Amino acid sequence: MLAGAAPLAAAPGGVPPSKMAADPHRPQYHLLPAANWMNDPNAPIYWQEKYHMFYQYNPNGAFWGDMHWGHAVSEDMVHWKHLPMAMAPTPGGADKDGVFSGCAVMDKGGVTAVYTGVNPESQCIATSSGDLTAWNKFPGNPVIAGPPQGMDVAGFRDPAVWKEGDIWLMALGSGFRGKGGAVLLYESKDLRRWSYLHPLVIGRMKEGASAKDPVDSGEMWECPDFFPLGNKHLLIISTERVVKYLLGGYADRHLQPETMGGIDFGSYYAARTMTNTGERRILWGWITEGRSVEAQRAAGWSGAMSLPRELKLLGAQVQMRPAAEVEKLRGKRLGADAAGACLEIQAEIDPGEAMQAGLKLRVAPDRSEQTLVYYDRQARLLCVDRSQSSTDAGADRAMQSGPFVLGRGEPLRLRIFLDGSVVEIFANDRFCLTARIYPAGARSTGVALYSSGGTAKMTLFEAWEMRPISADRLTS
Ligand code: DQQ
Repeated sequence: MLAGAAPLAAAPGGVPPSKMAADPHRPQYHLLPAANWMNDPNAPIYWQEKYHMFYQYNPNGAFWGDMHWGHAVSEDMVHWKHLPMAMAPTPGGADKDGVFSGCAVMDKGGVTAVYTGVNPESQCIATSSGDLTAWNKFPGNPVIAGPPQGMDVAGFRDPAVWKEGDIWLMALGSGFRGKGGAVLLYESKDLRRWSYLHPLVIGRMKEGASAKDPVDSGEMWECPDFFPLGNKHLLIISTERVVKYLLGGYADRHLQPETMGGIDFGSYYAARTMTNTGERRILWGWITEGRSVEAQRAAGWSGAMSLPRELKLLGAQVQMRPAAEVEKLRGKRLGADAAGACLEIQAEIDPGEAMQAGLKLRVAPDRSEQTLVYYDRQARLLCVDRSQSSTDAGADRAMQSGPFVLGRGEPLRLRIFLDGSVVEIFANDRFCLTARIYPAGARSTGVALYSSGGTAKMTLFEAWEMRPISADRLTS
C-alpha cells in the first residue's frame, strides 16, 4: 500500500478528520479526497509507470464550486496517494472562475492537459512532466476562445483529445439549442492552434423535453470521451443525469451510431477513460451523493471515484467488468453468513419461475433497513429498491433501475461492491448501476437471497471483506 502525506486539508468549515474517519457512510476503498467536495474524474493518465488521477475539487468545503483539480497517484489503480492540488483558477486568466473538466495526453516527452475555463466557456491547456505536480498554464490560453461564430450552443466544455497520425483531434461537449446534445470536433497540429471541423455526432432531445436545464433535458452533452473499442468506436457522454454510450462506425471523422446504451443507471456521472493504458480501456466515474447539500456539508466530504472499470467489445455488446486489480483489495473470505459494510459479493442466481430475483443488502437484524437488488423479469429491468435502505428520511430512497434482460436459462450473475454508502453493481458483465444508500443502523449489514412471485436459487455465493486503501487519507 502506498503511504504518505495527504496534503488536501480538512474542510475550512472545520469538520474534524476524526469525525470523517468515524463516518460509517464514508467509503473506505474508493478514492476520495481527505475532505471537501469532488466531482468528475479529469485527465486520468498512465504516465511513467504510474496511474495519475485528477478530479474536480472544491478546497472550500463539501459543496460544488470554485473548481480546482485535485490529484492522486497509484501504482495499481486501487491504492492511491494524494498529491498537492494540481491546478487552481488563475486570477484574470481564462480559467479565473474555475478549472473545469478535461483530459491529458502525452506530447513532446511531457503531459499536456486540455481543459475548460469558464465565464465564458473556453478551452485551455497546461503542460507538466515528472511527477505531474507542477503545471504550466499556456500563456496563450484560451486555445479555443468560444464556439464557432454564429453557432448557438447550449454549452461548450469538457474536451477529450486523441491523435490520428500527426493530427490531434478534440471532442467537445456541446449541444444545439432546442435540438439536442452534440459533440463538436476540432483538429490541431500542435495542441495550441485548433480549427473547427464539424459535429462528430448530433443527438436528438426527447420529444417535449423542457430545455430549462440543457443538461437535464438532453440539449447539452457533457464530458464526451471517444475511442476505438474492438472493431467499432465508442462515444461516452453524460446527459439527462446518466452516462450513456453510442457505439458505431467512424468514417470521415463522423460517428455513425449503430447502438446506444447506458454505461451506468445509478448515482454515477461524468465518466471518462484513462489515456495510455494500451489495449486496456479503463473507465472512471464520479459517484454522486444521495443526501442533502446540508448533510454533505455537515459530513465534510462529498463524492467518490468509482472503481476502475474495464471496457471491451464482445460481438456487438459492450462488456463492463471491474479491472482485475480490484481483487487486490480482497481481505478475509466470508461464508454464507457474510455481513458487512465493506464487502465484495459475487452471486449467481437462477431466477427459476420467480418474477423478481436478486439479493437483499445491508439488512438490519430487525428488517427495519434493507436494500433490494433484483432482476425484474416482467419489467425487463435490473432494479435497486432503496425504499427501505435507510430510516433517515433525508436519504434518497428512490428506486433506481435500467433495462436488463436475461437470456433463456441465463443465470443472474451479480458482482457487488459495498463500501459505506456506495453500492457498485455489475450484472452479467454488461450492466452497471452504482447506488448510494445511507443505512442508519450500525448493524444493517446482512446479506440474503431475495425473490418474489416464485422461488429463486442461489447457485454460487462468494464474499470478501474489502481492505481500506489509505490510512493516510484522513491524517492531513
Ligand atoms: N462538471 C464540470 C464540467 C462538467 C460537469 C464542472 C459535469 O466541466 O460539464 O465541475 O459534471
